Amino acid sequence: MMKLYGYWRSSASYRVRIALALKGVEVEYIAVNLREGEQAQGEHLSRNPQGFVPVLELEDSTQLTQSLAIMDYLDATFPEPALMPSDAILRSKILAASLAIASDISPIQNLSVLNYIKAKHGQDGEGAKTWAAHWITQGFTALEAIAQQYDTPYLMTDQPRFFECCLVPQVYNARRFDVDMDQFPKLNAIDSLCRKHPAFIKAAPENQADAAP
Ligand SMILES: N[C@@H](CCC(=O)N[C@@H](CS)C(=O)NCC(=O)O)C(=O)O
Repeated sequence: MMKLYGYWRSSASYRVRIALALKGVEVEYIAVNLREGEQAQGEHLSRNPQGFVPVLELEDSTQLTQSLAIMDYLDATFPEPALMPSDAILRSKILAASLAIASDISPIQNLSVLNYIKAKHGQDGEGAKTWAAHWITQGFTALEAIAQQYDTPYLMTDQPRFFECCLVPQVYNARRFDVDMDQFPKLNAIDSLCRKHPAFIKAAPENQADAAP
């Protein structure tokens, strides 16, 4: 069985858990406790020198990193249901929206970034929260404008795909940082629809073995 090294509240791990659950692929879930710094210790660094979760370890011990690259691997290996449409333009647009979250919004409110601005730039917990909320709001404003252009239940499509695997964890983070999601009605609607889906329920942070109260 494949192993997923992750953390219950890690949005990048959450993306991969959703993709696995949508495809009905079972893995052994191994928690790496980010709050205790396990991601920066030798055992995990040997899996991913970046010191990030998730890592997907295949049955032959190959270790894959980067959530979107792992999702791409899963889509190539377990084709149904497809996380990407076959139409090349739609595929590019869905990837672009996914990258707006995974490459532009998410990295600047990562745990190590928030710890850094607290340690080196005089921010307290509230300052770090304001920072995170600012970048999420800016990114979601653009994504809401994009999503409003389509009359589909999910982004540009009638089934949850790559984008939804990225959106739902980012909305989870947005709520943690007190971002008012009512500003983003279409994103909010997609998130609400997804969170009723059994795969998204299975992948939710609170349903993981390492979830803290
Ligand atoms: N681009 C990477 C980002 C992974 C990432 O940022 N993981 C976070 C949790 S969501 C992490 O491991 N953070 C540990 C830290 O910041 O020290 C991916 O998509 O997999």
